[in-house]
Amino acid sequence: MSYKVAVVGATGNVGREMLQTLVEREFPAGDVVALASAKSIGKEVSFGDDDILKVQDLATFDFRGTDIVLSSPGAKVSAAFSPKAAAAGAVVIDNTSHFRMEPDVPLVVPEVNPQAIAGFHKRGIIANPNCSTIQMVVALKPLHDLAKIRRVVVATYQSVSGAGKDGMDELFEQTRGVYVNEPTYKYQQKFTKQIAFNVIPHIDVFMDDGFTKEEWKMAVETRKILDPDIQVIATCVRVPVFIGHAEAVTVEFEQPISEAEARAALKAAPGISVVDHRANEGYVTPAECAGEDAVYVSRLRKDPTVEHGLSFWCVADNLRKGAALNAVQIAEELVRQGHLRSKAA
Ligand code: 11C
Repeated sequence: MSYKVAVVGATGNVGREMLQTLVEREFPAGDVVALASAKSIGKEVSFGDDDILKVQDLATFDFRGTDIVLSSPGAKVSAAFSPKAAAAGAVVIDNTSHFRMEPDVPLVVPEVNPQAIAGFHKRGIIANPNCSTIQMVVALKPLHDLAKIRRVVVATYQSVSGAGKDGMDELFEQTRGVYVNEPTYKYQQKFTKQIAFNVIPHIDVFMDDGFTKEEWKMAVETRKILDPDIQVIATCVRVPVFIGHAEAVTVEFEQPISEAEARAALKAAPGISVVDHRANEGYVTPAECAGEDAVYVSRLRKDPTVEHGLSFWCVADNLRKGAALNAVQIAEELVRQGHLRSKAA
């Protein structure tokens, strides 16, 4: 059986990665359509090594006959188009923040809560979590199963590709500007401060309680996906790295857990690669995870400041596991669980 798939936001960082991931994983897509806003109509995007897709207009596209929509435009665009696509009979897997916390929309990481997918029937929409949340909950899940997590303290080191292609261009231009002695503010549009040779503790907007929305998302999304009782406090920081988010995670548990038990559980868990040698190069950094599918866990160690605690470092490609790959895995899980009937069949 094969499916008709539409990729919305096909010219963006995540949309292009979605197309690439569909090809790499040999998703049974009989027909693939690339959609974007009017300004991108007629542009071409690659679909694998051999195929080129011409971008079509999202505003006028008729979603009838489409089985799956992989959606990664802005949140406002998704708010308008995802319900229309769902009403036309497609299942929408939406990468924006718009629907994530709506109670009748499942928020899914296939390694963590695949059973939640069945809830898509209510709205026809499944939400893909924030990239920082995805890699953290993949790593937390086997530890939570072992010893029940009480509290998580996390600091993130997030690459500029999380802010889209403009964010990548800004880092590139500012870095070049420093070397040719041009003022960096000339290129400052996306980020609130200079990002080249700097770090910025501010991702998404500030909320009334002093947290940023990115920090809030990590807390509420983790609770929705993994366990509503887990407390999460995050500090989210933008760093001058093109691709790959890193996180320093400290976890407090309800029950005893040894480092050896944790290491064995992480090694056995799906989607995780433990690379942890206490030696030079015995850990993974964002530069090595770009283009890879796994969530890498390194620097696992006991936290001696609490009764039952561990600390670790994790990195993942934010455009792949943090976005496109997770979305395609949800589509695969929809097929595997028997929820999809191809309209072309
Ligand atoms: C970043 N995590 O790195 C953000 C990008 O809620 O889907 C994804 C924002 C979101 O800037």
